[in-house]
Amino acid sequence: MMKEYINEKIIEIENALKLMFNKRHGSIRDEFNEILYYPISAGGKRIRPILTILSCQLFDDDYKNAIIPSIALELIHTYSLIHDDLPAMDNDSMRRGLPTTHIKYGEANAILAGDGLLTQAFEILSTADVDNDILRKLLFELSYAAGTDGMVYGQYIDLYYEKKPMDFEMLKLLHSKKTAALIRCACRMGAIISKANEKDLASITEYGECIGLTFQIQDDILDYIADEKELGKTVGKDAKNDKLTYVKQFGLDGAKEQASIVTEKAILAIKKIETKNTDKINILIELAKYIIERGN
Ligand code: GRG
Repeated sequence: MMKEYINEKIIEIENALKLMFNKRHGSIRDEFNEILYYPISAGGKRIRPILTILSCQLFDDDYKNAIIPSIALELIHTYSLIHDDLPAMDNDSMRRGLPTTHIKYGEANAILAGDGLLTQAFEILSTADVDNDILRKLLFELSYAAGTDGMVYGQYIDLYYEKKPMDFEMLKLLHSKKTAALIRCACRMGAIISKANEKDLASITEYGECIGLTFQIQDDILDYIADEKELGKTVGKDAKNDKLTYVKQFGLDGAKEQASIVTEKAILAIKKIETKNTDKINILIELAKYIIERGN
């Protein structure tokens, strides 16, 4: 059930992205557009936009007004990958199975592409077909999750501890900010669009936080065991850099066990939601399990 659902929604997400970047502006603006679209068209699992659509559909069958916010989130996610790969940050040459944006177009252009996608996210979000009070909430959710108390702060923590020992509490904070913030935001935005009550919003938030953490634990596991081609990016970097990860803290089996425990927590949270759309609850449960089983 999950596979068909995801494949169907990915088509809609890809089409919406294509439409946005297919627009011709004339002159060198079109060349810039090509740079902006390169990292987006490289693919990616589109987990965040799918989560926004799914969590909207928990409470409302009509999810069309969740597409634009979901795409806004994907633009922010893509900008973060472009900037994370820059020489001044993670200095990576492969992403989504292709040369990173700075390798393909140069460093300055990659910085601009990231800046452009980040800003464009808010531009398109402002056009979402939702009531003004909901739009205000979405603007807050997205900027909070992406910004200086969310993902950007997570990235700062990551860089700060590059050459210093980090304890486990800080590792959890790092994951909550750098990785879970956008995933939690994806879930919250969908539920806000479909006007979920406070109790259900709290449950979907907990679900998002938990799968955000398991997403990162699995990322740690994949960095340790995966094949570079299969993953579409450089692997083994954590061990090489002697970074604290779930695998370093708990060992490979221990990290897998931690991921299972947190997945169960996510499932418990999602089961608390009262909705007639139980098929969407089931897909979210399948998705939580997929996150710790995925190979890329
Ligand atoms: C530069 C402000 C700034 C933030 C960067 C996203 C990020 C923060 C760093 C990327 C490094 C990393 C491995 C982060 C944790 C997990 C993660 C976000 C992986 C990539 O997300 P996926 O697997 O990627 O959803 P796709 O390509 O499928 O969209």
